[in-house]
Amino acid sequence: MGNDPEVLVIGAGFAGLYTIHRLRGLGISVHGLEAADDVGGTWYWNRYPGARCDSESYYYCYSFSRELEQEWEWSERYPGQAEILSYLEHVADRFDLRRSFSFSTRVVAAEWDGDRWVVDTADGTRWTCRWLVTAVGCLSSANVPDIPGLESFAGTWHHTGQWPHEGVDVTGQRVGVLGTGSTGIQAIPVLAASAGHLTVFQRTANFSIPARNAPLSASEAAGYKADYPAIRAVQQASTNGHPFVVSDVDTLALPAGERRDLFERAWERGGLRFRAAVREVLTDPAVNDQASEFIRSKIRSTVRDPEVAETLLPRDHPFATKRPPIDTEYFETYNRSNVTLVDVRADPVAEITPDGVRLASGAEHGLDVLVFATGFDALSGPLLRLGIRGRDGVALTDAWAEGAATYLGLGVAGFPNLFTITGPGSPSVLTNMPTSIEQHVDWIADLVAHLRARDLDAEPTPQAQERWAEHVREAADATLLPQAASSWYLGANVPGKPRVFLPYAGGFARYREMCDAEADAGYPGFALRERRRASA
Ligand code: NA7
Repeated sequence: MGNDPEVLVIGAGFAGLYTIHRLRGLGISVHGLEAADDVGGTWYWNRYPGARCDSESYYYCYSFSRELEQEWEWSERYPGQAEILSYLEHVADRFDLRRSFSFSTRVVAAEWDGDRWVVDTADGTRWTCRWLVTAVGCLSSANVPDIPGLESFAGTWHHTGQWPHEGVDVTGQRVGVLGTGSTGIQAIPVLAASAGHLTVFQRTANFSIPARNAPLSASEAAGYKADYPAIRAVQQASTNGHPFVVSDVDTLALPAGERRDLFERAWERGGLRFRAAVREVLTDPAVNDQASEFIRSKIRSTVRDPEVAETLLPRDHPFATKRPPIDTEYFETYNRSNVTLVDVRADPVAEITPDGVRLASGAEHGLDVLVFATGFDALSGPLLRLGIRGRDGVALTDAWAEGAATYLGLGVAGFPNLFTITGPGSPSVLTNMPTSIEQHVDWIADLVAHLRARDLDAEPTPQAQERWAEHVREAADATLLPQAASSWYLGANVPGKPRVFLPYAGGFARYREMCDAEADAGYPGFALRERRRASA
């Protein structure tokens, strides 16, 4: 194989690694291009202090290899960034995947020439392939806000998603963190422990649940390993790809004391399971109010200064309508004498000066290090920056000018033989990612094998894409999710980004069934064209 494999895969994270393994197993020639100098994807880049997965380790991993499941040892309930990276490095070694990647190779353009994809990289190399598979992640395009004066800052600044590999020593420094999403909430307690002073600039107060991280005991690990078939079955049948069964308790019918006890137990257990402790939390506003108010009561009782506690109370969105963070001592951190909370919703950031941050009121906060925990241009962002052009030279940026549109989150009308792992319109970020990734890779591998055997090209039909967009809207509207006006699920965190609810909220199990039905019916949502006609 020269520079013309049958399939090119962009990315070497969870998705890219498994795609290479799966397609190779089918005897299809496949190669991967990765901008980083090694495997890892999101876990290669996100090395900020406190970076940790919010899914529990025993299921934040692949399920495709029973041997891999049994041999890998996780050390904690939630895996930290370094441990997940080691896991992915192990997977790359164990299945000999690195030889199928070109690292330090950033894709800058990918154009369908009527017959093949022609892919150009930043180092001037050209690749061609028949099928192009994007495995670029949903949260890989860093969102650094365009704040006047950043270039004048005399200290150092970093986005959490592009954290220096050598780390950042903040000992005794004046540190500022902008952003209180999952990332900020993980980083803030860790930075506060070594910074001289930490200033947190909060735009939207957030709900957060204690993670209750702890070492994973040998007996717990053995129990999970013995139970994997059942664990995987629950994941496959679930809404979010987590192995939790959502409670059927109707909290509205419970006496207040019992309800409180139920929430207390879920709070003590911690983690994203809190969301599964009551039924209808994302669909019934009255149930959600109870959960939201319970969390607010915990914030009030944890934070000693009532004014600070008041500022930390989330009031503008129902619980879990923005991605719910989980934390270790997040609210407790505001009891430290070296931590200041600044409400930049009330007094917005006006500019960055050589010495720090100046607010609209004129108040200044001196800083040596500024941390942007400001999230990502989610889901569509990583695809749009690849320079993709489809049939007749149409740019993906133009096709998606009004918002990302796909069929099943897997393909885009007008872009033949392009398949998008966990693309916009798939459950992706609403689920445990490895579960969604494996489902997508398996489905795409089957489709590629089908096309290859029949010498066909495929792209979604505009009708199927439109129907899917409507279904994605309906699925979101059946929940409280669209009520969070500032959510990145809607693209609201990136100025100018079209407001389209991007992930599919209808549930993983239901989605998987629809994908299977599409394949079983011979891919009716795709226009399948014989190669001869496509290249004529
Ligand atoms: P998020 O969840 O998008 O959080 C970003 C935070 O940064 C959030 O609090 C934003 O406030 C804030 N933000 C963004 N831009 C600005 C500006 N211009 N000024 C002030 N504050 C700003 O990203 P994360 O990295 O925390 O998490 C992403 C996902 O990674 C996470 O959900 C997990 O799935 C893993 P806002 O809420 O928009 O008002």
